Amino acid sequence: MADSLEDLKARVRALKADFEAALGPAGDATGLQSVRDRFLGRKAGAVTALLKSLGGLADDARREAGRELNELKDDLEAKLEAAKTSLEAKAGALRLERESLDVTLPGRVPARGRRHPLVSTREALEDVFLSMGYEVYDGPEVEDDFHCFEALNMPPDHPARDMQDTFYVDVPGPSDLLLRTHTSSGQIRYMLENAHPPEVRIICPGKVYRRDNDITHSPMFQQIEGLVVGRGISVSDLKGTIEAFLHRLFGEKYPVRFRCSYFPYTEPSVEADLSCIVCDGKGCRVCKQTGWIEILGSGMVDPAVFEKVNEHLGRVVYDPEEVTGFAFGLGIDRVAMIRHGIDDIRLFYGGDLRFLEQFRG
Ligand code: 2NM
Repeated sequence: MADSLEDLKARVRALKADFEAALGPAGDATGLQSVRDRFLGRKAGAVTALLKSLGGLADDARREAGRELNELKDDLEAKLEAAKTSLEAKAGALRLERESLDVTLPGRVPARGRRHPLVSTREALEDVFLSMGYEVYDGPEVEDDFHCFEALNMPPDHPARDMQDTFYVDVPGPSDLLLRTHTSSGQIRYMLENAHPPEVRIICPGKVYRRDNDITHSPMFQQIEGLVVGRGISVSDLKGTIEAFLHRLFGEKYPVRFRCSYFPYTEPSVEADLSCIVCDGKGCRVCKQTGWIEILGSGMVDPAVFEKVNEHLGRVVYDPEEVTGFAFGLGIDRVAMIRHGIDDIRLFYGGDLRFLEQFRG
């Protein structure tokens, strides 16, 4: 029981001191709540206890004491509120620091691929022929003897078979499977599949396999072969097409020459050379001092090839008396080596990024 105003004021001062002492160490919301309960709690709070003890005072003194205690309550409330705000600010700052994220850090740039030089060379070759109205035809890499040799005028004992030193495939089933040694086998397939009308204008790009392995030969390399068949196709068409193609690919200023050659499936056969693009025909390491670079083989399709196709179809579709054709073949690897001045074919297949990253393709 407060027995005088002075007594009450002394108690208020003591209570304030207790409150400050309790509030200081309160470090979180729970701590603040227990300080609030202890001083301002409705039932057991210290201020409530003081209010209840005013009964013994005179009216004036009680009014004064009431005002004093209300001020005390407001003061404690304000201090609790301020402590809460400051604790929340501190916790927020701490969380920001812990969860800091540098949004100015540059993102990770995904590694960007590029065309392999053999792919960009194949596409450049395809583009030239597509613009001339050719169709691209894909044949299988595993072939049979008929499509790879027999239909191309190479019977079982033909010496040209040895020159291609073939990989035969030993699997249950047909016994004459092999990895194609040239994409001509695809051209035979195209003629069989598109037997009417006897008009052909195709290129067959793709991988071919031969038992060769040195710096200019790989056991797997890539070819493009072309075939044009129709009424009245002549050697002039062959020469004009090859010349236009080489000029489109390498530039108009390089002369093209034709030399006699031999292939079992063409008669006559010619090889096309391009004036050396490295030395302008003067003679250098690349052209082996000849001034010319061998680019492709070609010729007029031997009538024996049309006869083999007709025989296989069981009727005369490509009548050698009615249609003629020319064909050509070239190595994509070889063209890529000439275009980029590369002297070892194996670099194309080694997967060394230091080599591959030099190409924009
Ligand atoms: C070459 C050279 C000469 C050729 C011939 C044929 C077919 F199917 F008509 F008989 N396809 N490809 C041919 C002709 C290929 O590559 C150096």
